Amino acid sequence: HVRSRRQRQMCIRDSHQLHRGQQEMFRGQLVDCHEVPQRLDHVIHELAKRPVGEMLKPPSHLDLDAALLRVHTSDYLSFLSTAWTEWVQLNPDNANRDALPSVWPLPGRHAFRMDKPPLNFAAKLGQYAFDAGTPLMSGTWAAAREGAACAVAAAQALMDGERATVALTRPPGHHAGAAYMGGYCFLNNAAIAAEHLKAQGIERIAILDIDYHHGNGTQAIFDERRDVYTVSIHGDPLTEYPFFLGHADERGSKEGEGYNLNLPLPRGTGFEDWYANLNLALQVVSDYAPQALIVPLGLDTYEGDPISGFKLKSENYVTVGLALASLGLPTLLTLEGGYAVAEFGVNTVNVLEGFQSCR
Ligand code: Q9C
Ligand code: ZN
Repeated sequence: HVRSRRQRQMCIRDSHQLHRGQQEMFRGQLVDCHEVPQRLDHVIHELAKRPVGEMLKPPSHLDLDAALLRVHTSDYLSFLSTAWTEWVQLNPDNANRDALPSVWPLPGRHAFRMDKPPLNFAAKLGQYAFDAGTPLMSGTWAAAREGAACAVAAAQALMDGERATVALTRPPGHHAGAAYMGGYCFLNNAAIAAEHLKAQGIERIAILDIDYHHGNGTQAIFDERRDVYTVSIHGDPLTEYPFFLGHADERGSKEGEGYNLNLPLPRGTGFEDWYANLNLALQVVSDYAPQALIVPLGLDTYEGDPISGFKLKSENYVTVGLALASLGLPTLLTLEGGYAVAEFGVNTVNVLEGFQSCR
């Protein structure tokens, strides 16, 4: 399967810009979105100054629908594909407004009817979204699909023998579950890449999530699986988003018991403590002996991040990249969070340069 080790490859599509939410609900008020197109513009700008590998676009012939269906339910995908049309049908004035949910059934917690899915679109939004911070707009579906196409192309390039590939994706993916959006995410790019590798014959994959926020969607998708070992280092959900998952006692279920590891850390954690946990995670990954590593890479662990609480400095990201590369595994990175927009490009490319510097 994975053979010779070559250069990294970037997958990028201009269509990420089609997704530009206006506002998100944040502590009782609508505020400007943190997850903005300029984030990726800064990465591209920095890569022009410090190229770390060939820039590629995903081929148009790839069977994206099959790749999406390996992770997401067909009813959720069909909801996403018609969401914008239905939103505007609800009220023509909605054409200038993002769609945000405002009512939820709290599945599993109360006697709400889950067997009679509502026809009202505002209610459907609540059925498929777990927060009101993830605006869905006219270009969302197209952008999310192209992001997922980047992830599939990056996975295929890994199969074709690349040492490391990067899916330069936005919107991000790690909060999205099989049938829900949230946390600025719609399609779980890391999970889609993992399933593509599996479909190509890779048997054991580790996913090491280093975004500030717990990768709840990825954990849930692989909860009962031992062929995909999920590990996440993140802000303690007692105080940090996504709050309802990500504790240390979540170790996986059924067949997957023992194949999830959460390393929650308190708000305010600096690089030294964070890096000790990264090395612990890398040891666990190494002991699992996977054939490939997938890293949902969030840069919201940065000290200047406006919505997060760790204290990593820009230079630390070079060390992070080097540490990830030290495992010597075929590695695929997906871009996740990071909202200090001006520094996002430098921090991202620091990881990639650090990775590259490993010999
Ligand atoms: N209304 C990522 O970093 N913030 N997502 C709270 C709730 C949500 C972060 C908004 C933060 C999501 C990919
Ligand atoms: Zn995050």
